[in-house]
Amino acid sequence: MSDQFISIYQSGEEQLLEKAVKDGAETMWDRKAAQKTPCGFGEKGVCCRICAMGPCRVSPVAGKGAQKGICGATADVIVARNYARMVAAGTAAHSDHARDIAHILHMASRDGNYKVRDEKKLMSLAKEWGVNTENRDIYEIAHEVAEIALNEFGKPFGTLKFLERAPELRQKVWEDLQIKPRAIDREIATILHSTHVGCTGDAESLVHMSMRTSLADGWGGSMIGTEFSDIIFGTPVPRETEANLGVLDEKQVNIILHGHEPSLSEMIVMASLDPEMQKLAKEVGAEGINLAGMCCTGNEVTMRHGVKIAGNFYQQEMAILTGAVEAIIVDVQCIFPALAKLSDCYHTKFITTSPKAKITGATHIEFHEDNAMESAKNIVKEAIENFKNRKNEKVFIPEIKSNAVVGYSVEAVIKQLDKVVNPHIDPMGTVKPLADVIKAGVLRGAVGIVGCNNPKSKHDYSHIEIMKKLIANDVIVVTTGCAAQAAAKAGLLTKDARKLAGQGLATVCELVDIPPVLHMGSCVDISRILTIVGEVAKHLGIDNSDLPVAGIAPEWMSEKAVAIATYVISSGIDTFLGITPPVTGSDEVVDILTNRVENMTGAKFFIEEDPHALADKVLGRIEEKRQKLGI
Ligand code: SF4
Ligand code: MSK
Repeated sequence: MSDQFISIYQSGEEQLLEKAVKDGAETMWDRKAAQKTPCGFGEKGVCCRICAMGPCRVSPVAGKGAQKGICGATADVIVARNYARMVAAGTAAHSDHARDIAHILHMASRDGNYKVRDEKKLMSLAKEWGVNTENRDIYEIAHEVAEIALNEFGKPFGTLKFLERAPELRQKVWEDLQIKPRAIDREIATILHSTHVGCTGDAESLVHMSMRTSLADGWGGSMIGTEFSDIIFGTPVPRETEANLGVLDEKQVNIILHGHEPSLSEMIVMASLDPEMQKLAKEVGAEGINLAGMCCTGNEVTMRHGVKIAGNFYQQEMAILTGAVEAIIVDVQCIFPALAKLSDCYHTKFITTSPKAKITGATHIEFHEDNAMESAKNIVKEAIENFKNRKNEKVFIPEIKSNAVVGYSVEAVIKQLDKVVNPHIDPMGTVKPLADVIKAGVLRGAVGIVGCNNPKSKHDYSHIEIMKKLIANDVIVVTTGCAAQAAAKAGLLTKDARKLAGQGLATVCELVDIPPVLHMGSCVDISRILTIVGEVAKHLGIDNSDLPVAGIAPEWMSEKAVAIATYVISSGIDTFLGITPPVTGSDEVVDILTNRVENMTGAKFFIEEDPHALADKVLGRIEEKRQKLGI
């Protein structure tokens, strides 16, 4: 099924690239070719421009060329500093997203645009954080919970609240290593301070600080992003959708939602359903309004509303090349600035909405949360009015799409697991059935496959090949971000994909009624994966690092991915990277990340660019963990 998909997909992609040449449109491939050979110093992470005495580039080869920067920083220090700054930027991106979501809960009201949709989740979080819920209005509780979350960013004392959700053994590891993050902004500021010229000059210390900062992402910003989005917009439940560029509809006004935060996209979904907007669409000759998501915004709206998925990171240009998109609406993160110029080749309106991400050449319509619906309607109206400018002779939509089931939040997974619980023997509402099948060996393990696309690797190929190999070997896969969208396009998020699974996994999927690859949401929703891994570990009375689980980022590209990978290993879960990070200029840093860190956190990095070899290594490591556990 997926092999067939890949060959069909590649042909659609090739046709669009041919169309780009015909239309005189520039794509990432043209720009990649113009880059010629990538800079070897940058690739190895040994270029430093932290101060104006430089830039300095040092030789990664001992005894050959400059061995130190002007200040005396060695390759080890320069590589570790660059790595630490990537972690800081990634943590900042996820956490600043979360801050906005917490602000939205703080402004939520019964008669406003933003409401509390999951009261149960809010009440349980209020209880967890010691907020009085007796005889109080739900919105009063929501505002107090939001204020506590906002204080997590800058509180002067203590450590992050969500750390207490981890298994006790893991908390002890963090305590011993002294990497429990304090306030989120504090960790980001401290690491930027420490990597300033003339501050930390020790690679191991920089990796250590990076771990603490990254935990402020996974168990701080990202977890706040997930939990608060669920409270405001609803906790996802499994729902059906379709994925790939074939979801665009020639007869409708096509609007692509691209970026990350659900605050805007949720309002656009509501605005597009408004009868006034629907009427307007008919008046311009369209049959309706067709929303399609891309990147993590796409994940947010598909798992809560079933909005179709146009594609993942790499396809943002492809979508415009179809000539059938009236507007591509973006907020923050993973947006090519190139979309402005590319949109000019077609009638597409490229609309930026966030003051945090203005782009030259785009139409900027600022989205204001305090009059969210009005802002959203203005944006949708722009798209509708643009329908008449579409040039039919420039339209080509590849007829490729797949069915998918999306929206497996932790709560939804537990609900599925309840299907096999005998309530007279076992408690309902726990991960026990999952822990049992892992222990029994019916499932050999569980793996999270996450992250982006990267032109260094064939589009989606590594994601899909690795997923197929793991499920065939009875390893259940959970996925988020652009990896999840790759899975959706390949048909791996269907119950039908069970036929690609090994016998054990296929049986579990049958009994629990799930696909072998579970869509768990957007990049911040990797916090859902942390939660479920932690729950299984707690259930078995062990630490995360003892479990036969792993994280994989086969085609990663962003600084956010570096932060994620670092908090995943800091949480005791091995992480496999399919793209080599810019650290190879320092044997010391490579040794820390791929070897010594295991003695600290119980997990380490593996770097393997060949997807089949990577999958084999994951399977080997899973068996090693099983053996150690004696299961
Ligand atoms: Fe060069 Fe040191 Fe300045 Fe970096 S911090 S640019 S290595 S002098
Ligand atoms: S959107 S960070 S390209 S996964 Fe979260 Fe995709 Fe990577 Fe952006």
